[in-house]
Amino acid sequence: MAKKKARTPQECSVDPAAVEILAWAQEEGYSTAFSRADALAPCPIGAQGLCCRNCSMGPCRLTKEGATGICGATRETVAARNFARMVAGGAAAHSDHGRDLALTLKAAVEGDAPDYGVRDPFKLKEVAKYLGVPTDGRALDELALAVAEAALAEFGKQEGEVACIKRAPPKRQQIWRDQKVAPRGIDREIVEIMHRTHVGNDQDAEHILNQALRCAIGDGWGGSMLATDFSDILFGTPSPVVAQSNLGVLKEDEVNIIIHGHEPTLSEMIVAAVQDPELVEYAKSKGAAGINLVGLCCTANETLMRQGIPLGGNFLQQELAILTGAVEAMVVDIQCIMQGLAVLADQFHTELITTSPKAKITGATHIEFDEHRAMEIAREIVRRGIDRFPNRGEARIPDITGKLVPGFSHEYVNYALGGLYRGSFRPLNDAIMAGRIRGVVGNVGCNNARVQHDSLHRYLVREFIKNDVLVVETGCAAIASAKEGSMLGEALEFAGPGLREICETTGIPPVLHVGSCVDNSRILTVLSEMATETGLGEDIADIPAVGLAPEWMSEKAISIATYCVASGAYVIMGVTNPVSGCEEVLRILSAGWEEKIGGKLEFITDPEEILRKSLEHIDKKRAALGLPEYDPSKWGKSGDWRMPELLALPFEERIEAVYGVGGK
Ligand code: BF8
Repeated sequence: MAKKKARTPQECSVDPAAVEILAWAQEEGYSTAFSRADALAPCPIGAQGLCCRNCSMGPCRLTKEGATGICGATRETVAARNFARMVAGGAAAHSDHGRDLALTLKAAVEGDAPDYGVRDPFKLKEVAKYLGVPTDGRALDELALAVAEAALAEFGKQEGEVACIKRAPPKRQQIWRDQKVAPRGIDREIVEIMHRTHVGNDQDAEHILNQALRCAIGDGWGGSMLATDFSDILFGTPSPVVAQSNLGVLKEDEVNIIIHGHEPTLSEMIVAAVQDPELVEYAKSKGAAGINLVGLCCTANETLMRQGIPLGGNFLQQELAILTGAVEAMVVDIQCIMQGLAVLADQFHTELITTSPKAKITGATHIEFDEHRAMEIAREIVRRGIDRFPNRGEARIPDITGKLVPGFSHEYVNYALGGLYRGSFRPLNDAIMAGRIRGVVGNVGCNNARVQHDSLHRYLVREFIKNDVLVVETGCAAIASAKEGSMLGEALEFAGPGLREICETTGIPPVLHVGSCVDNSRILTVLSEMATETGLGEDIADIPAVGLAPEWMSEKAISIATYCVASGAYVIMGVTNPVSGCEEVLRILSAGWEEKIGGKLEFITDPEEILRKSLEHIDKKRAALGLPEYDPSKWGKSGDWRMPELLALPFEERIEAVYGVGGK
């Protein structure tokens, strides 16, 4: 096979900061995920979901129609097993993250994690209610302990139902019970996928995929939702802040420390440590002007949403950050951390520090996080970063940043739509019912080195807001929009007239950053509240909404897609189709699941087709609800049009326009 030609930096990314660093890296011959993707073709059999390596008689490569494995497993069974195992991997990652946060709260109130405590008692009470924990007359610590214990019990529950599914609309809960996919315990459903997909066990594609639904619901409405809830309890529920994004947030004259990964537990301590006057003085003693903390990936989203810590970039920018030559320490915990970082860090003055007992990287410094002495460890890590500053060589920080306003927790959206006086989702439902807002798109998920970095996110988000579709985002998708400036009021100039009017009235941007990947649970909560608010049916499946992951790459994204489908949504994933080799499994995931559960999953690579099918689905749902056909010509200029026109006038005319002739 002819070797694939290496892409130019512009073909690799639409982000100018990424392009700038990639151009330099290519010239100097550094290896990145982009160059490795060019050099390494994906395995064509694995890419179609047709390779079975679940026993040692194989791996069996079922390349031909009608082929079976040595045990007789059909292509349908193999593709369904492979898909289900991806769900299990993703659900395990999210849920284990949620468990650790519940353990941190427990340790905090038991006195074993003295640097942590309850920062949002209102959220604690809210979560207590969902978990069935009595609140009356209980001291804060006593309640927090009971809530943490109740949450931990959800993971190991053997029978019954995961408690958080009660947060779904009643109709949706009934569908899950009728279809026997209501999760019994978060861990149990993950284990059961691994059991069912063992050689010689569950060998019916539809039956295997039923378990994928059940496991994914346990992730979205269980493990992920608890991860969000406990992060809010421990570190505060987000509300809007102003922040900066992209590699230009690194500072030439300061010690740059990057926090990367997912859990906010250590990163929140580092946020505090970098403000410690003693450490700032120490940095100055090494010739730096201060300490600059920057986030990457979902750790960035966590600290950005709550503290406004600048975000350096998304998944495909982690290596590029080191290539700037300006990073003294990159501190990582769990998930989406490339092993390639260790090789690059070795070629620069950067110290790569792994911190999780669950994730070591050969060649990195391992400083294991221990919540009993969290601040002490955070300070030690910051000090190590400072010690590297004098070793910095030539730095090449792209002079490119984007401004954004993140922090749209569902609690804040509720508040934004009606204040404390009458906060509710009513105005949003009314706007959709009237047709000012055509529908809602949740654009989430990763970057993937096989497609042009950020290009699909950018194209789709701009097209949706132009078509009066409100966009909510998490994960690396959100970071793509943040860098482009779509999460600001200024982006309303790209929005359709109806969406623009609603955003101006409520003071929200047309693209809402709702958090990290576990915070897709916030999107579930918003959809659930919309469905129960009346006017948009009585189930998530009734709402004119679509879920997208156009640049996905991780197993977590597959789990997210599956729980969104299980919740009634139409979900489209781009880039690649991991079960493309099996028509029957594709049918089950789309038409089969739509009939069974009301949502469907499709894999579409063409961005224009993703857009067209999403809008078609939104319009179909509008019609099913009996809502007026979407017609942007009904809405006039936005109420704010006068101000830019006024500002464009020559000074004299402006004075006259405001004060009348003579300026009086
Ligand atoms: O959990 S979006 S690349 S960073 S998996 Fe990873 Fe994908 Fe980014 Fe956050 Ni989510």
